[in-house]
Amino acid sequence: MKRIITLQDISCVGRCSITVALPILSAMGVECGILPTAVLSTHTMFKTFTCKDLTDQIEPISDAWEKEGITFDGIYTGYLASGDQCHQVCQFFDRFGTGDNLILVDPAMADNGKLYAAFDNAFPSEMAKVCAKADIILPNITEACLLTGIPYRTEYGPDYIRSLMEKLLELGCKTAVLTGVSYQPGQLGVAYLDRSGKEFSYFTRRCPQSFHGTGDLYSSTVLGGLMRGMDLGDALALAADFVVICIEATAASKSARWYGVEFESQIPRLCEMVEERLKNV
Ligand code: PXL
Repeated sequence: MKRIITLQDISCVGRCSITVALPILSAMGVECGILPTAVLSTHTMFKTFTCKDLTDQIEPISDAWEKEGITFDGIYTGYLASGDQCHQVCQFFDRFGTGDNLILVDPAMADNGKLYAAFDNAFPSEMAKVCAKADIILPNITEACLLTGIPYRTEYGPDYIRSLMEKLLELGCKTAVLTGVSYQPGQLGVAYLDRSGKEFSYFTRRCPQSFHGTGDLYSSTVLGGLMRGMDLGDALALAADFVVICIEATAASKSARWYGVEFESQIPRLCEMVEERLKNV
């Protein structure tokens, strides 16, 4: 069984980061270790929240793992609590990245043209350094703009998406995935460009509702697919289909916008989807 380590926060309530990564990766048949980078009462979209930064734990925990000879098939980062933490995470990559294992970075810091509440304008350039060391990065369009300096647009065509991905590759990562891409009102999807020039895109129907935490659900599912041996395109498509299924299952719930998508009821479906798709690998 593949073992990954995820470095992101524990938001105690509200289905995001580690409380999404753990169940999803477990359901997909991947061992998921955690390095909590902060503990929050909820994610930062709630009006009131607490945050205990755990940056000072990254180094001693890493020391202990190194002494024990612990290794990882994948390293996955999501929401990071500060610029200083980004620096520590880069050092973690240097220690536990082998060249053979996969470093996947979801630069979770912004959406809909805006940085999340807890960050200042200096944060994206620190996150860009984390992205530089990744094999795969998965920003949404807002995050891609903040990482590259390209102005954010809500109306665009394939040339804009291509130029964002090219600029993202210039950061140093091997493959740039862009999420939340849409060329037609009823559809939403994902695109990637890698250093060899390979391009890919995949679209699903756009759900009218938007829920918090779907980015984390998406990235966790992508990583699960990759760890189970799918190629990137298949893993991106699986994750897109699964997020749509979860959103549809959640749409009836009024509180869901803040509490995230109700993916739990769809875990059996995820297991089936993984098995179906692995038959074709
Ligand atoms: O889902 C991204 C995320 C993760 N963790 C925390 C957040 C957010 C988005 O707002 O606030 C703490």
